[in-house]
Amino acid sequence: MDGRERLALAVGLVLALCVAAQAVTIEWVTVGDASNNPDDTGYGTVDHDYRIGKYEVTCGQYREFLNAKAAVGDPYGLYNSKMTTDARGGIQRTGSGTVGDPWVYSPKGGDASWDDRPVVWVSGWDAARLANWMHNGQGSGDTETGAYANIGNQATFARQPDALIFLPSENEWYKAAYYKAGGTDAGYWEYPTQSDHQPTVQAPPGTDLVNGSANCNMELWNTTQIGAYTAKPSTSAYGTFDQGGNVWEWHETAITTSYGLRGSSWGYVPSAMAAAYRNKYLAPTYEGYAVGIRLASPAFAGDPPVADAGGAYHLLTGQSVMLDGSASADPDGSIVSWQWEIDGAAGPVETLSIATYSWAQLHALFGISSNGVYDVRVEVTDDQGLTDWSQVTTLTIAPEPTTLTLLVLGGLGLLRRRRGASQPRELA
Ligand SMILES: [Ca+2]
Ligand SMILES: [Ca+2]
Ligand SMILES: [Ca+2]
Repeated sequence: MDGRERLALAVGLVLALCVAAQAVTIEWVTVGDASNNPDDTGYGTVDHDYRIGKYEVTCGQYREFLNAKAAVGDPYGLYNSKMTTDARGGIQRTGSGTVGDPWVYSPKGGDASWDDRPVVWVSGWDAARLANWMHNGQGSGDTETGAYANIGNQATFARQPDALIFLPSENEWYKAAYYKAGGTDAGYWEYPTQSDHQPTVQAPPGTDLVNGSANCNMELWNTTQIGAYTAKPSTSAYGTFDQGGNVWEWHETAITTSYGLRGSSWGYVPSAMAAAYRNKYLAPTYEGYAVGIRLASPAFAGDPPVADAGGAYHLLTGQSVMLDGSASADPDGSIVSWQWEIDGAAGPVETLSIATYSWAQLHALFGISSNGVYDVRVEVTDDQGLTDWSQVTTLTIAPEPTTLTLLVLGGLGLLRRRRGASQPRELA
């Protein structure tokens, strides 16, 4: 293998690793009306504002978790082979799980639509580890500490006071699904589609404008795309989708007492979508084709970071560029990743504020291969999962100066400032 082939291989490897690394973002709805009265079932009162996922956690989101934490070995069993072999699983795994040939998780059969369907074959412990990983800023973040302590031990498992991403408690799940919202005594619906009667079981987008529609009762024998029931729209008062049907959802009470998944699923009866129904049959180790995850978060999750792309940048044809995002800041925490965009193309997620890209990488990662002036910006993510895009700066790539130019520059006393690629700004 000559140097060029080695370089091509290295760039290809970088690309393969980069494609896998996308930050997981959750779309939240805020549940206010703190200290609301409980329902006549005894559930539903919550003494604080909070946020809950608008949708169930998707295969696409869980894949990113697997790519980050189950690429070389999978000691906690985050992946289940049924995610590939079962008709409801939407994730496939290639590779050997070794450093030289890590596992890579992609949509099953190359069908990207799986990424918008809920993940299944996940235990309550998998769900808690996902929450910890997100709490810890994703990437190489730890799965065993953070939002939850003692994963795997039902007796001592508990949400930590400063948890940033977690599973809803049973009351938090219940309120988001059934409470009518507005004040502290607004009352409750029987079903999570703002209805006191069962939603119609049918394929999305549904036709029942009164009770809503849902994926339930083995009507379709599979999951449906998150948020697909839009006819009513089929949402709770706070705007969540699919709390009734599609997949059962883990909540903390299910883990601490083995007493209560919520919401029924594509494979179970419609009456189990009702507020009165608690699923008390599954231990937190259970993994199945109809059980998934919904996450929750504090209503106030901190201050967002402020991104600064540095620059402007100047580069001679063929040289490396050093992009400096170190002026970015987070007022109440720290920045955990930087992702550069050049000429509209997003690069890899970096964990250092300064990124150096070779000429070959500029081409391979960003499609830059000729002289010109390109827009550059950076998106930063802080340790709370909050993000910010910088203002746009520019990258100017100009040809190597001719001997005559150098002589002229030298005559102007500028030549001594030219010290190669590590000083990309001297032509400014
Ligand atoms: Ca598992
Ligand atoms: Ca559901
Ligand atoms: Ca912050």
